Amino acid sequence: MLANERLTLAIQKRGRLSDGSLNLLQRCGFERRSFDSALFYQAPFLPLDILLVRDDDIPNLIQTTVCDLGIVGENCLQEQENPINPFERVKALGFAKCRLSIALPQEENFTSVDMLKGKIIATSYPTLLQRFLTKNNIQAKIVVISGSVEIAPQLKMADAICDLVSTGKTLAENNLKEVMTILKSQAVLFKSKLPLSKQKQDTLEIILKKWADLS
Ligand code: PRT
Ligand code: ZN
Repeated sequence: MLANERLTLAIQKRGRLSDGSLNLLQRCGFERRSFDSALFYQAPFLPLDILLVRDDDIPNLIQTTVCDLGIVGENCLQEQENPINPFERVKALGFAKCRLSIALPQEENFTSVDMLKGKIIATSYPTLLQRFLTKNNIQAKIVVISGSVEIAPQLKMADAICDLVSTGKTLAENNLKEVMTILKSQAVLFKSKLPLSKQKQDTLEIILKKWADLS
């Protein structure tokens, strides 16, 4: 077997996607405890290699064909995806469910999307937010922050935020309320549109059989 015929899968090293991704790898013969600080692992019984990286780096690893497959949140995928050359979603994986939502200070009275006109909105997802604003014919200023977005209104950096929400606890703790969802997300197995070699495709089919009950 040629070394380059091994299927490569990039997963998040540490974070909200890791647990669900490692559960899937257990089904492929990996022992959970065998993952330590290394960034590269070979599956014991399959021609499958695993790369552990930051989730934000995964779309580019697929785009540049460094890796065949990746697991990220739909939010991360869409933020980085070129609409003219989209990725292929192989399977929705049913974990890390969340939504990308607009939130306002709790005391603010929400009437319609139009009230975002002229506002400053803080987000880590400028592409998805801009797409939503353009679709709704809203001109607003986007301020990009990579984390702790919920603090922006208290610091008077922004009038509103656009961030991921799962339980809603973080919004409530920061005196914010969710007013609109712009994207529903979950973990997704994806690849580029380029076809895999016959052998890699065969390996993918084996993996998908092991994951058949997920959705
Ligand atoms: O280091 P690396 O770059 O790999 O990780 P990261 O910090 O970028 O990502 P991580 O691990 O926080 O999230 C990875 C993915 O998990 C996201 O891209 C989403 O697809 C998914 N996910 C699911 C979430 C959440 N739920 C979530 N609740 N990602 C982030 N959050 C954050 C959110 O940003 C907010 O600050 O949790 C807070 C809100 O949670 P609640 O429960 O209080 O609403
Ligand atoms: Zn990240």
